[in-house]
Amino acid sequence: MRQAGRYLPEYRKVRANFPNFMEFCLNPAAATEVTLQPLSRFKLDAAIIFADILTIPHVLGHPVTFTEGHGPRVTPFNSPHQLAGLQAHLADIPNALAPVFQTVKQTRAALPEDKAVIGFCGGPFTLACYMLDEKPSLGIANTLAFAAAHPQSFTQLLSILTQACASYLGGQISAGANAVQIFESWALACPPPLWQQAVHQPLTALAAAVRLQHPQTPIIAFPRGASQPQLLALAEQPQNPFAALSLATEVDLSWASQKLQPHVALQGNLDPLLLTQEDPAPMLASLTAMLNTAATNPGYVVNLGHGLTPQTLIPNVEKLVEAVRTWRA
Ligand code: 1CP
Repeated sequence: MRQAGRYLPEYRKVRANFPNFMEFCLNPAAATEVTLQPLSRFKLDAAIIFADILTIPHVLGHPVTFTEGHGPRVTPFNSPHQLAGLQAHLADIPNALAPVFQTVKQTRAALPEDKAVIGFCGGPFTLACYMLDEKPSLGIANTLAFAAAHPQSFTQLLSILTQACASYLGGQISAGANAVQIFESWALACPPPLWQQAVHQPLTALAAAVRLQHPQTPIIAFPRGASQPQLLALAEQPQNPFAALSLATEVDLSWASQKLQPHVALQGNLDPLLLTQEDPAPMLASLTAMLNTAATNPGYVVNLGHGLTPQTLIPNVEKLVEAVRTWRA
């Protein structure tokens, strides 16, 4: 959950060398360095590869630009006529994203065996949102309008993105990733009538495709904003391809522990904003409640409900890790 990033001075130092964010993501030496930074500082169990979910549209012919204070901007997809171009770029994935695979390989080689390396990608719906709407955080009107006006093309777009992500995750696993996480962050904005077709089905198809090639590698899904019935449907489906569900802060963990944990491992869901407060007591109280709820059952990974923000206080991360390490020793 954005382990690396702007709250770390050593990250900001490397970042300053790369005005172009995508060049940074696709530079194995720099990406490996910032992937390892949080593990040098904190006693973490896993490293998440430094890259971005937007590498996929970037190499499918929709370049991503990044301006300070504005965030990423994907060259828009706005017409069914652009599907053929996307389809034509699918075969480029192994070459175009070889730098990310190299980062995985170098990170795996740099860490002891008991530290896991986690690869990742965006969920198909989330990627579609970034391609159709410039800033999904401001709403996904274009995505919804496109899905309504061109239902078949929308399904085709999700299918191409699913294939691209399967190839991308497969490449990361072949390069040494021990687990992979699918960030379906903008599932949060998906209206219920579209959920099955736009989120549940593509996310499941993506995980199933990866499992077919790499049956031993755990797949974690982060369907941010999924309701309780939607989470249950993901966890309980026959031949569920997910080893774990990563839960946003809004999910009731005691419900999830009772209903989901018998089917899948859980990850999450500490509020990342607690790590921005001078007083660590609320953060530690929340952590203890989380551990007492979900870590007493098999299958629980301590994590946040969303990414670390630039305002995160480093001593809080230290205290959090220490508290996990000493919980019931
Ligand atoms: O230095 C900077 O200014 C860039 C900040 C930044 C970082 C550190 C971006 C831009 N991406 C990343 C790395 C990143 N992104 C990782 C690396 C691993 C880690 O250290 O955790 C991961 C896993 C992501 C995933 C990602 N990118 C998501 C899914 C998770 C989530 O936050 O919901 C999303 C939505 C993105 C898009 C993106 N990339 C960057 C930003 C600021 C955003 C969000 C844009 C927005 O919609 O506002």
